[in-house]
Amino acid sequence: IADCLRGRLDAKSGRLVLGGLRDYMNKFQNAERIIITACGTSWHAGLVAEYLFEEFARVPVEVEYASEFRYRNPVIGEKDFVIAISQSGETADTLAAIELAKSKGATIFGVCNVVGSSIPRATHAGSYTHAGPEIGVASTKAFTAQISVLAMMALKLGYQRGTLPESRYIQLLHELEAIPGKVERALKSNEAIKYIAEEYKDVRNALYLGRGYNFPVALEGALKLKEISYIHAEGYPAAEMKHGPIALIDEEMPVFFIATKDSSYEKVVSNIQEVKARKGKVIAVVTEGDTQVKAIADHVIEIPETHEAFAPLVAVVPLQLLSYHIAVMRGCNVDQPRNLAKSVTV
Ligand code: F1P
Repeated sequence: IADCLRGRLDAKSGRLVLGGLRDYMNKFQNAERIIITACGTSWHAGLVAEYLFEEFARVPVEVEYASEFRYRNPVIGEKDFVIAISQSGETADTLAAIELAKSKGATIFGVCNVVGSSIPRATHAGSYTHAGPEIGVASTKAFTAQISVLAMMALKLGYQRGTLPESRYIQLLHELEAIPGKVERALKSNEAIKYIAEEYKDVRNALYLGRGYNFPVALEGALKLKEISYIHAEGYPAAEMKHGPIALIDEEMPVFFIATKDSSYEKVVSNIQEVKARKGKVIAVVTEGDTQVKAIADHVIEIPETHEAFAPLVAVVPLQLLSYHIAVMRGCNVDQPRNLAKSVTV
């Protein structure tokens, strides 16, 4: 995240440089809709971006799995600004979605990690994430770097469109600048996370629940567990629990909540109570100093307090670590999970 922010952001002056946008700022600013397309973890980063763009820039956003978008007949045109997200820059479905949107006259912006890969070459403009090489197949630091770039884009757009007043814009840039330090603090929970991993390494199923900005974090937490530990996991918006997943809860079911102090905190607390009432095991990622969730959850992992819009950048870290430790304890190859390719090119 620090590498991603470096040179782009100066919260004191309010300077925010996104070179790739220079020639397309007009299109970006006047877009009637933003369409975000991606696969896997990158799609989850796109979901976070939907919340960011709609909150700060008040532009309607659609987030599309590239693997579906490319095969349907979407309504898309010149007033659409398409953002394609990809770690590898080689994902075949994302490339095909780009070609489709391009043929309809939309402007395409890439958010990719691998310099000179196919997606940056196929798009009109773009911004590299500068996450460094991803050694393992499962995307981790690319996710947080993608959200960092998308957050900067959302703040810039909100400021330019006048939906984000200057004082708030500067304050949010300050918040973003503080994120790398908060991630370092979150990493200090490693030993506590290892202990939790030991306890849950043999489960067959897991549920991940979060609300608002933390809903995509729940999806990503579940995906990481599936990808590297081969444990069946589902991510859901916490409020959807009562529309189905609640039927699965018993003493065998660990439920991972992202329960940081934000505008939906009280509602998440009541979701946790619902799980406890059905004897589910609750493991919660909470804000440092939390007492309410601590009193009812089986385990908590504390992370530093942050603005709720940037919480995914910090909250995902303990979930990635947890999947990592569970995978190692189960003897799985963390870097090269079975059946998965780093670049899905067909
Ligand atoms: C998308 C993705 C990754 C996943 C795995 C397979 O890749 O689904 O999120 O971890 O590597 O591909 P990309 O388009 O972001 O490179």
